[in-house]
Amino acid sequence: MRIVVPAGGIGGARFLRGLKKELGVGSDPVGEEPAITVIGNTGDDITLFGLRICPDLDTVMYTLGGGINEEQGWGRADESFTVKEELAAYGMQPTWFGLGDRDVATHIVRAQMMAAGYPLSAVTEALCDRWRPGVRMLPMTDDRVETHVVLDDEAGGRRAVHFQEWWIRHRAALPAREIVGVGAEDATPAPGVLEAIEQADAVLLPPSNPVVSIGSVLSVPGVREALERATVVGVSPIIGGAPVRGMADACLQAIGVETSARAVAEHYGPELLDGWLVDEADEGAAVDGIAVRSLPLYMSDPEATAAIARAALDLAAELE
Ligand code: GDP
Ligand code: FO1
Ligand code: CA
Repeated sequence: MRIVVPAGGIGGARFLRGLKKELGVGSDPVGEEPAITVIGNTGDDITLFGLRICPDLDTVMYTLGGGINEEQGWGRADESFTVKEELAAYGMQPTWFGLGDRDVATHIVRAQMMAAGYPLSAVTEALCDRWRPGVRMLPMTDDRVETHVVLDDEAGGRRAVHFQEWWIRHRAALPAREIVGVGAEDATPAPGVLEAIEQADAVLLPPSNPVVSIGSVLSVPGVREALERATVVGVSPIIGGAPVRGMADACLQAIGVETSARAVAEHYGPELLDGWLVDEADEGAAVDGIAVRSLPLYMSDPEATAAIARAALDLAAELE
């Protein structure tokens, strides 16, 4: 059974943990072909202090590898922030990014390998040698793609900031006029991405942010087209008209999509989505051309999440 999961950070990582549990996938003994291929969003990536930081790839890697800060959902467990404090003491900007000491080691390894000429996909594989996430982790692309957010400026014009600045510094509270994937048009899928989709028995869209996580993966030329040929079942990140965590509603608003399970499915469209899981609170969210099923969608623990993954696999098998 080969499953492909395009994923953002927290929503993607938690779903993957449940999927692994459901499939009985462990930490991947050397040599065994992983049943799950993750296509990770890299639009959130940012270069700070000369380090390339890949929040979504790291969130998935740490969550599946047992190193995540569980309460926060991102960053390392048992983290300290001495490097961040020392940088601030030098007056280095930005100060709004929570750069942890343990986490910084990951970024140093990545920066060093990238400076030596390794593509992000090779770096990700090397980092996963330590974390053994039990899945094959591919970045969506080895090319630099960055999500930027267009805001109003004081002079009545527009200015663009990196997605992380809008999300973390401004808590997505400044109205986003546009969300742009800089570099996406010219990007190529990372090695293995299109092949994995073509060979997949099912593609499962976890309840990741539809705009800046899944939307960003879909923006890499060729990926959407490949997914349209596959059997795709998605899990709604919106329950009862609100995101479960984070500010996905601000992202949806920016692209003119209502914050509802039905509107997100319509936004993906029947060419992409074959099946769609919504929460019981959104029962009756019918969408033309998409098979909708309702069940509890809170990933409250690995058991509840495994049940969501099972429902997604069952629906995919039914629609194949
Ligand atoms: P990020 O990159 O860390 O923001 O994470 P993702 O893009 O992978 O996922 C973010 C989305 O996960 C948010 O829009 C949440 O609504 C959704 N989410 C978080 N927890 C749950 C949950 O328990 N159930 C469902 N259905 N969605 C969730
Ligand atoms: N999220 C925050 O809300 N504040 C932070 O300071 C922060 C730092 C950070 C560092 C490393 C990392 O991998 C993730 C980090 N995140 C932080 C999470 C990240 O910005 C977001 O979860 C996503 O990129 C938004 O989708
Ligand atoms: Ca993210």
